Amino acid sequence: MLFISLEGGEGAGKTTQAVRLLERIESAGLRCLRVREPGSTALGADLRRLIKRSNTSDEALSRAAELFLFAAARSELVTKVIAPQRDDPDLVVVADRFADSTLAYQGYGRGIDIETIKAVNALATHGIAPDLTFLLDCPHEIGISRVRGLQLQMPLDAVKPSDSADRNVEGMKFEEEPAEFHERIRLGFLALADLEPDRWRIVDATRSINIISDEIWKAVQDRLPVTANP
Ligand code: T5A
Repeated sequence: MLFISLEGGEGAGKTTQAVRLLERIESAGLRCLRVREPGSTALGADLRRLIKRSNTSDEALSRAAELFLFAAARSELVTKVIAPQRDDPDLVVVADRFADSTLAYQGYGRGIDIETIKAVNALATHGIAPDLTFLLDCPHEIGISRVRGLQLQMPLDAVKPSDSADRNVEGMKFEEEPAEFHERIRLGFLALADLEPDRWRIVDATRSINIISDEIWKAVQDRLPVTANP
């Protein structure tokens, strides 16, 4: 199993690129499993609704409760979906967020101690970590304007609706947080990438969808199982 994760702030384009990557991996003759966090299991879907409800009501979750809910969703995803397939040499798993999001959001964003989050992540992931992680990096103003559909940045090439197009219905409303929160998250992701340069690739996510997709595919091709036909 090759495990690839896509990380970044709100509206950086993770879902869009995950869909593109899946298509290219399958075209190369490999099986690809795309998962997203929180979600991709029954509990994950329930927790997504629960976190969203608390973010849009007056009953905000405590920081620790939020951390544990994301960890619970991850534990289910790893135990029931990812771990059972870890020995399959021809499978590529593409994750739309994984444990690094918890370090960035609940750690750098909310201010929970990083070592505590690492311990929680270790429990939730059972030691399974991505082989390759793409950080889609862009200023939060650009990402949030995309999420809100304002599309303030440069003209787009071939923008197709992603499966997060219904995000107004099910989005988590983290984009309502203040600018400083998003800036801490962006810097947090960059710090995480700096610590593990062999695993992370920082991608300038302000560019067009096609250019970003080509850059990601170039990096992934080198890592695909040899049975692939890129
Ligand atoms: N969270 C998550 C935590 O706090 N802790 C955790 O441990 C985890 C796992 C998830 C929220 O939960 C938080 C982080 C999040 O706030 P979500 O609804 O799944 O909530 O939100 P996101 O994962 O951030 O998904 P988004 O849909 O907001 O962002 P994406 O996936 O980065 O962006 P995407 O691909 O959906 O694109 C958004 C729009 O931009 C366009 C797309 O067409 C789409 O309209 N777009 C571009 N436009 C121009 N140029 C480009 N390059 C573009 N790429 C995409």
